[in-house]
Amino acid sequence: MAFTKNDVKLSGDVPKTLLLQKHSDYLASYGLNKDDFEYCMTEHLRMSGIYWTLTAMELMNQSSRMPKEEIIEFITSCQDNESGGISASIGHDPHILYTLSAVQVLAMYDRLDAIDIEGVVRFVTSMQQEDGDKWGEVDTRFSFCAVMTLSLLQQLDAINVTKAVHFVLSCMNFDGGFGSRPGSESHAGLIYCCVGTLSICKRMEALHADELAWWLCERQLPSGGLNGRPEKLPDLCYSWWVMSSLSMLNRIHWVDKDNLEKFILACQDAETGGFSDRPGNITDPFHTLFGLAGLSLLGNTSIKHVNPTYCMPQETIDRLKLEPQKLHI
Ligand code: GRG
Repeated sequence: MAFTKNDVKLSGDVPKTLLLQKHSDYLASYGLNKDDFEYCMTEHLRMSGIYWTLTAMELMNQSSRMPKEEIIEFITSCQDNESGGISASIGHDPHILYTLSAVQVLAMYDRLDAIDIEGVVRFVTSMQQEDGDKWGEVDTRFSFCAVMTLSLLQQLDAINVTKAVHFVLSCMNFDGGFGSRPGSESHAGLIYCCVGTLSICKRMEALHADELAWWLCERQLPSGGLNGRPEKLPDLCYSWWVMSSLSMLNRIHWVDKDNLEKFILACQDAETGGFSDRPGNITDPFHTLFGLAGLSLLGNTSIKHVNPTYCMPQETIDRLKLEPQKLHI
């Protein structure tokens, strides 16, 4: 098959098997040296970093290697007493994304008691705008973060769900996809957020499922990797954003699974451990989670089952008795 200018060619020496032990060692040692340049430069997104790392470790059944009590204490000290929101790091401003990451981590640890839950609910509900969106700055990512956070706290009814769903549906495009706001270009990351919102709110039937799934399948390139929109390079993280959406749509078999698996495995670094966005690039915890979670969706049995809506282990979602909707074909 011909390679376009917006794809990569996998060389013969890329990893072809899953290097679980390497990934566990990589994540266990990530951030141990708090003076590392990379660690310092990522302080503004620390809370999500903890979520990516813990989820990846959970999926590999290796979370006992993480400093649980230190993490829980850190989360408690990132909650702002006044607004109730949670920040990326101590002394930073609270934000809906880091509030979600903190709640996801505590839900996995079964330690939601470590934060003021009513404070979080107050923070999230205070952000719903008249048009159903969140955070003044309109964006479907924030709607998803709000809905997921509240559902993990069993408090989805605290916001106007109908308005939130209405806002998300107003971002649907002619191609069946979604962007960040009404009229914005379809993008696989935003599609995950919108389909995820409809899955949690149990409104999946509002989607144009075949059209949307077709657009998502067209993201696969000859290398096997997926891009996030037409004419763009493949990036490992779309193995999550695209495949989780297809999983919620019950159409995961529409992509060439073997070819995608080859691309995901090729994004591993056999020396350092971890996954990168494209073969040969520097690895990071974000791509490591989405590589493992993508393989889980593809049915790899050495990784725990991931829930496509919450990007958390299915066992956590079952324990919380959450039932995000999936479409039946
Ligand atoms: C619980 C997993 C989880 C997430 C929380 C914030 C959020 C909800 C989801 C973000 C979804 C999203 C927008 C993902 C896209 C990330 C990304 C690679 C953006 C890069 O955008 P461009 O335009 O990339 O630089 P392309 O690939 O289009 O060139």
